[in-house]
Parts: sequence; C-alpha cells; structure tokens
Amino acid sequence: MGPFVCENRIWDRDETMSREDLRGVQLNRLRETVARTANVPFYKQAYSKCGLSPDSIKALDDIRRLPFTTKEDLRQHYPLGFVTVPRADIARIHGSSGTTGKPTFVAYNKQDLLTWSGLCARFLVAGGLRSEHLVHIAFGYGLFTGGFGLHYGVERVGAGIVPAAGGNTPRQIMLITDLGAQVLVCTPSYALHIAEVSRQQGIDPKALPLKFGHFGGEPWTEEMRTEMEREFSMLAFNNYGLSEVMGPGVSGDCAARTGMHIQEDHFIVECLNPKTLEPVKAGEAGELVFTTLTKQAMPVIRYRTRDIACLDPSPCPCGRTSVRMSRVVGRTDDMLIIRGVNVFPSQIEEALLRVEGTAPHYVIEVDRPGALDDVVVRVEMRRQDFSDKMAQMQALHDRIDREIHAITGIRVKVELVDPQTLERSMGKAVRVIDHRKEQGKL
Ligand code: DLL
Repeated sequence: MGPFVCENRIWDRDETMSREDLRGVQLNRLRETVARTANVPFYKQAYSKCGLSPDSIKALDDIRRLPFTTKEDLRQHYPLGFVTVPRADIARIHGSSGTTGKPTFVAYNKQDLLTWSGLCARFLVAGGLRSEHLVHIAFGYGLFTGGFGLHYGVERVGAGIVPAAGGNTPRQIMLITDLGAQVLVCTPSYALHIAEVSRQQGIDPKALPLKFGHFGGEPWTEEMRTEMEREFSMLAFNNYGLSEVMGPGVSGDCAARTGMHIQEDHFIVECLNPKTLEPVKAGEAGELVFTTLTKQAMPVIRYRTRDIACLDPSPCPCGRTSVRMSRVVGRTDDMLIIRGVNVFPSQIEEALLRVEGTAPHYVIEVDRPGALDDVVVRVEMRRQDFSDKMAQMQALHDRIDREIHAITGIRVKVELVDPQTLERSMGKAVRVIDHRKEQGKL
C-alpha cells in the first residue's frame, strides 16, 4: 500500500447481497433480457434456430444454451441493429473501433445512463472517492466511453470535476496543481506520462495534490501500479470495461486490490476456453464473456470480449460478494491498445489500401520508450512508384499518415522503405511487433 489509506466504503448495498440472493436476481434479470432481445433480428433468428424462448431459461446454467455475440455480429448489423428501443428513446450513442474503419456503436436510454453512472460510482467509492474530492478527468470525451462514463460516475458520487480531457500535458499539470485535484482519472500510461512531463518541468510529481488514481481502458501491470504510487505518492486503482457491454463500470478494484469486483447483479460473467467455448476450471485463464442484465437500449447476450483473464470466487475482506477478475493478461485477437485507443492491424491495412503506390507489405512496430506508446508503420514502396523526388515521396508519406489517422484516430510515425526490403515470412505474415510485451508493460 502507498502512503494513503483507502477506507473500505460501499456505495450500494446490492454490492454485498448474499450469493443466493444474487443468483435469484441474475435469473430474473436474465429472463427479462432474453425477452427484451427476442425482437432484435440477430437474436430472434438465433433463438428460433435453437427453439429458445424466455421461458426456456429455468436456471442460470441455461445461459449456456444462448448464442454468443461478437464484435463482427455488431458490425454486420451496423449501425444500430441491436437496439431494442425506438430511436426517439435513445439518450446517448458511443462507439469503439471495429476491425475496419467503421466504429461499432452502442446506444443507451435514460435508464441505462443512470445505471451506468451508478456502476461507475460503485468502483470510484470502492477506490477512495468522496463527495468532497475534486477529480481531474484526462480521458477523451467523445465516442470513447471513458470520459463521459467516468464523468457521470463522479458526478453521481457528488464530487467536483475538472473535465480536462486528453492532451496538452503541461496544461494538465498546471490544472492539477492550481485547482488542487486529489483524484486523477485517465489511462495508466497517460498517468505515467504526466509524471514524466512533470519531472521534465522540474516539478516532483509527489508535490502534486493527487491522492487517488482510477486507471483503466488498457492493460497495465502490477509493476506500473507500484511505480505510479511511488511517483505520485498516491493509491492507484484499476477499473475495467468495454463499450459493447457498458463502458467503464463492468469491474473495478476495492480497497483490498486483489482483483476487480465484477458487478454481477448487472452482468453475468463466464470464463471460457476460447477454442472449445467450455468453461475453464476455477482460477484458470480464459476468455471473458459477458451478458448484460440491466441494459435496456442495447443488451448483449454472451458477448465475447476476446480479453483473457482469470476469475476468483473466493470471499473478499471488503464485504462485496461478487467474483473478482484478474488483470487482463492478453487478448485472443490482434487488437492493439495504443494510448488507450483500440486499433486493429486491419485498419492500418485498410488505410494503406486507400493509398496508391504502396505495396501490400508493411510492419507495425509498437514501443513504449517512456510512458506513452509509439507506433511506427513501415511501408514498402512499389518499384514503379519509388521515386528519387523528395517532394513526391513526402506527399505519399503524408497521405498515408492522414489515412491512418482518419481511420484509427491515432498518430503514427510512417516510414517508407525501399522495395523488397521488408522481411518475407514463410508462414503467416508477421505484421505486428509489439515491444511492450518484452518490456513487461502489457
Ligand atoms: O476502454 C472502456 C473503459 C474506459 C474502461 C475507461 C475503463 C476505463 P473500449 O474502448 O471498448 O472500452 O475498449 C475495451 O479495452 O476489451 C480491454 O481489452 C481493454 N481494457 C479496458 N479496461 C481495461 C483494464 C473501454 N483495466 C477494451 N485492463 C477491453 C486491461 C482493459 N484492459
């Protein structure tokens, strides 16, 4: 533990209900959710294929008879084919990267927004937030669920907010210093970057008023937690979520910090072997699959997250009765998280395809030399397009740069390389080299 103590406080009594009561709540809500989704064309078809109706759900184990949902399914029903409410009842739409240039959208009605802020309030309070605090939010506000999700969670607790959003780190440091925020909300890598820039400016991060940090949106390690707590002299809490299931608020650390409590009265979690789709043994790593229980505008059934983690059902000293999940230790697909933004290699390929003069050979190299991710995209030129003219090459470079930014939303360093210089692979092409893994940062 760091220099501050986090009192064990609980926001909502439902977090401590007995396992038996919880199972009852889950079963009722699962039946409601199946009923609600029966009119979504994707589920309607899937249910009728296997002869299922809401009445078929007699016990929680019956969830295993329900179909899975994947990001690809959402994409195929672009933009809002999974929505169960009339358009007029949609209160907010967020989105996250898909495997191609188009995002997948998620919709919320008024009640969903209330449920969501309550879920964020739970983990924020579990991690030290009090109504008298001032919270600096350095997440992007936009389609990404991080900014608005945490914003309304903090507001629900009654604390003050500085909605700084991302970017301009020296200004962030000024705001934290001058306004006196005790709590920082952002991605873990951005928090470390703030510490780095602060040092460069001759300000010891310990001198900042921060006492608690709530970090999520990307994988991080226990070593990063230790470093952050030492750097800022704060307590750092992990929180997890994904847009398709809700956004932040699916799970979060409590004061014990021995795994993130999954908000099981709102989500049923399964941990499955990603190949066989059978449950793994307790404590073993598997793919997390979530079914929403209270979402109204866009519930999802057995959503395959592609995130690999373990579940721990043992009782927690904090009094919450929910199962805890470990840190995310990997993914079953090739999604990269770059400075908190989800990026698929296929999006970069799509950008390159839009630019004439590039060969289908490229390599994406990800590194984290300091606190922030750096991406270099090396693109091989076609012989006929390879030019001695600097201006032509520069124009090509800039187009690639623009296309990648337009599709992924992130800035990368583009390097044009001579024809026939990138290594050819005998088997599956190696498109991504992620140095963060060997650096122990993932
Ligand atoms: O990242 C939601 C979020 C925002 C959670 C802010 C927490 C804080 P997406 O953009 O849809 O949603 O990305 C979801 O990010 O499947 C994980 O792979 C990864 N992820 C999110 N939180 C964590 C975490 C938001 N604490 C994807 N640890 C998920 C590891 C995380 N990975």
